[in-house]
Amino acid sequence: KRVDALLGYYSFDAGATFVEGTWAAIKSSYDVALTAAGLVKDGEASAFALCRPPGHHAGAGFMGGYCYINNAAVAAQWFRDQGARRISILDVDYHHGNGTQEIFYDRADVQVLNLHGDPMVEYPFFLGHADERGAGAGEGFNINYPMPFGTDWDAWNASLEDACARLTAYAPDVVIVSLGVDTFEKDPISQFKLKTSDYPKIGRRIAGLGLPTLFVMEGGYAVEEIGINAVGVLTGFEDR
Ligand code: 5XA
Ligand code: ZN
Repeated sequence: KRVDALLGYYSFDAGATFVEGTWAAIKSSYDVALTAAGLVKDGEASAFALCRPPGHHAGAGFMGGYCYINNAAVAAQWFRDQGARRISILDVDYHHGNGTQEIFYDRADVQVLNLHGDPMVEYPFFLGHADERGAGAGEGFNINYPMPFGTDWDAWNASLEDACARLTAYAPDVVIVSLGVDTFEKDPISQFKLKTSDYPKIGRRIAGLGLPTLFVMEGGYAVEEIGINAVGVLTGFEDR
C-alpha cells in the first residue's frame, strides 16, 4: 500500500523515478508514438516519434532504465488493432530491449529483432542472449544479437544484415525501429564504436526494406551528437 513499496514492486531498477511532471511526460511520449503511428497508417512512408521518456525497457508490468511505457510496443499493438497482420520491431539501441522482448515473447504476430551489448556484462543484464528465441507460438520470432564491447561498424552491420534478412523473410506490414544512438563511439555510458558517418548507412539499409517505417526514439547520451546521429539515420532513410 505504500508508494515506496509499489515503486520497488513495479520497477526492475532505480532508473525510472517519479517527480512532479513525470506522468505528463510519460503520457506525452505515448501520444507522440501513437500520433506518428497514425501518420504511417494514413500513408506516410515513414514517421519519427521523438519520444521522451523512451520505452524499450518497460514491460507489461514493470518500468526501469528510464522507461515507463513501451512506446514501440504500444505502436505495434495499435497497428495490429488497425488491421496490420504482422509487425517487426527492429531495436538498434545499444541496450537490449528487455521490455519489448517480454511483451511479445509468446506471440508470432510481432517479430522482435534486438542488436545490443552482451547482457553478461551490459545493462539491462539477464535478458538478451542469443538462445532467447521466443516461446510457444512465439518460438522463432524473437531474435537477439548480443555483441561484445568494442563492436565497430563492420561487426555491427553484419548483425544488422542478418536481422534485415530475417525481417524480409517475415514480410511484415510495418517496421517499427527502436532507434537508439547510444551505439556511438563517444557515448558516455556505452561501449560500441559506431561513428557519425555510420548512422546514414543504418537509415539507408532500413529504407531498403521498402516497408512503411515508424522510428521511435530510445537512448543516446553523447549530448552534442545525439541529434546529429539521429538525423543521420533519418536522412539516410530519406536519401535512399
Ligand atoms: O536503452 N536504454 C538506455 O539507454 C538506458 C540505459 C540505462 C542504464 N542505467
Ligand atoms: Zn540504450
